[in-house]
Amino acid sequence: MAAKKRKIARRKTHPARKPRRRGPRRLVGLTGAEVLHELLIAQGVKVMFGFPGGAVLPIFDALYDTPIKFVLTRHEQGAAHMADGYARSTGRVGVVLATSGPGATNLVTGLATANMDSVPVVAITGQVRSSLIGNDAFQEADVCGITRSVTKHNALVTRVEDLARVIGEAFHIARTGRPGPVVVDIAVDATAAVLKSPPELAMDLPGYATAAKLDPAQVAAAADAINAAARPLLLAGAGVIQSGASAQLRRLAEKANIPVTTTLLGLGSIDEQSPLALQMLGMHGTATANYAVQECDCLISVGARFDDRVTGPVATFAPRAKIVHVDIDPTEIGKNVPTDVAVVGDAKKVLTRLLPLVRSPARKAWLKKIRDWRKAHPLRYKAAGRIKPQEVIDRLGELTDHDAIVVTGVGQHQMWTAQHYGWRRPRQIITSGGLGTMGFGVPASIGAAIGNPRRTVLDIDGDGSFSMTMVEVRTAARYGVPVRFIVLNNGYLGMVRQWQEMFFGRRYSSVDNLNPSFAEVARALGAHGLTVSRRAELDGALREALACNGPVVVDVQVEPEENVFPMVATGKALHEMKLGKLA
Ligand SMILES: Cc1ncc(C[n+]2csc(CCOP(=O)(O)OP(=O)(O)O)c2C)c(N)n1
Repeated sequence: MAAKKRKIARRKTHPARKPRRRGPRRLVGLTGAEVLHELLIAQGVKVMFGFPGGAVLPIFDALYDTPIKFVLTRHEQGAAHMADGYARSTGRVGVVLATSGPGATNLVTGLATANMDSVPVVAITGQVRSSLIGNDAFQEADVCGITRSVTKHNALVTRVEDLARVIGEAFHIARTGRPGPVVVDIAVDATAAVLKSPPELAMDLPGYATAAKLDPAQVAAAADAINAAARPLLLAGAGVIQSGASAQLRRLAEKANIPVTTTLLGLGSIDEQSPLALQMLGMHGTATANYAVQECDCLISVGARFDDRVTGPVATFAPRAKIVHVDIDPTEIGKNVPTDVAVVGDAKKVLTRLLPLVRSPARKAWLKKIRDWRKAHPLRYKAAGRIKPQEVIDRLGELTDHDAIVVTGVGQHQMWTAQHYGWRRPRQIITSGGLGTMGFGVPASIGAAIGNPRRTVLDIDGDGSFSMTMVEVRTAARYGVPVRFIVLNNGYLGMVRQWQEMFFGRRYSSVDNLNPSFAEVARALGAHGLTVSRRAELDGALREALACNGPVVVDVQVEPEENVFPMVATGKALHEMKLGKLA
């Protein structure tokens, strides 16, 4: 009786599988594809995104009755960004599956996007039969060669015996140390072959080191630099979010009275309602953050990499500051900016060790200076005439209590979203920072919504970015994923238009989008569609969209020639930013 009950219970979750044994022996007698499936379950994979083809037929067959939720996308790029959005918003590894040749090459932009922003993604690609590799076989591409420079690691598997070890290594490498994407390219015959003996599961990664042991002398040197400073400033990057170090960051800031600015990817690492939060720095950072960087005498960067959009010309960056650089990746130290004190380690561990070593001076003059900048230079726009993109974002922030997960495309709307939404917690903004990938918003928001079914998920997109991947709205409709796609439709490739206006004498060259009706496109794809062009209609439309229980596209027709300010022009120092005039 007991045995019968157990069997029934097992059938509920996974009908066609044999009872699972532990250890490598359990895999004997399975095909490579079944081994892969078992390993994905053992890794805790709950969701996969992908698209089928000839070289992954055995894998799709093994997925026929899988308990893993499989999301069939319309394009492999969409699948890669969905896995990325899922990973960034949940902290788990995102998994994507694609076939050989064009399936795999369609992943490349998604992999490069994840790689630049250190996102843990495992991509499994089919490869042609091992005997045909190198013969220009049908749908053959050198996937390891092509993806080497846009992944943290990749591997080709040609023997079923190696599969279990390589998959284990892939997940380990993707999620440990500085996270990143990993490709496992599997020859179709290795997925079809049956495993005859227990496979080796032990990892074989002699050249792979995760963070070295924290050096207390480095932490002490950082504390000394902070304690000696009169005008310190914390700079928080994605590493704070990746390591779950937000609470430690806040404690340090509050204990030592240090204001905090963040990179684009570091937004949400500190609640922007805190008086110590200065919002984003850099090319489109707040005036307060940029002035503070230029005036501070000690800049403590945690999990940020001094991207050129953050620094401007390095020689002009933070000219009065001693630089303390905390990073899990030793190759980042001194890469872009000369460092005075380096601390190699995980952000959470470093900040935890730093906290008892720092003193608590009031820093009255420094904090007053910051209050004065904030008062003199708030983010501004004039809510008159056509709907302004900034007011849409301000309103979305208020209507969602600054608590939604917000995904973006790339362009002006991305910068306005970063500036105006009002970030309160980590993993709230999902955006392509390093690569700046237009088309990221639609699929990444779907991945984020699938990973966070109880949260409101917005995609605040540009009409150009949305157009690149809007076919995936169909994927959202098919699976009932309730993303609110808010298209800030200025009719232009706005960020490029802004540069043409400012630096090329307003000679607008190939930047007008001549869009279709996005509301009609939405309806054709099975989503709800709304169009708004008048201020009086805006609130009602946003409320209607937020109340929808399925995907909805709101085409908000905004002022076409609004520009993003502040703006640091190329070659200028942060304090030389243009603050913009109120139009
Ligand atoms: C895939 C890709 N191609 C080109 C670019 C260069 N680019 C950066 S912003 C931008 C315009 C974006 O237009 P839109 O999505 O409408 O947003 P807006 O700037 O109008 O808010 C372009 C073309 C890019 N970042 N990504």
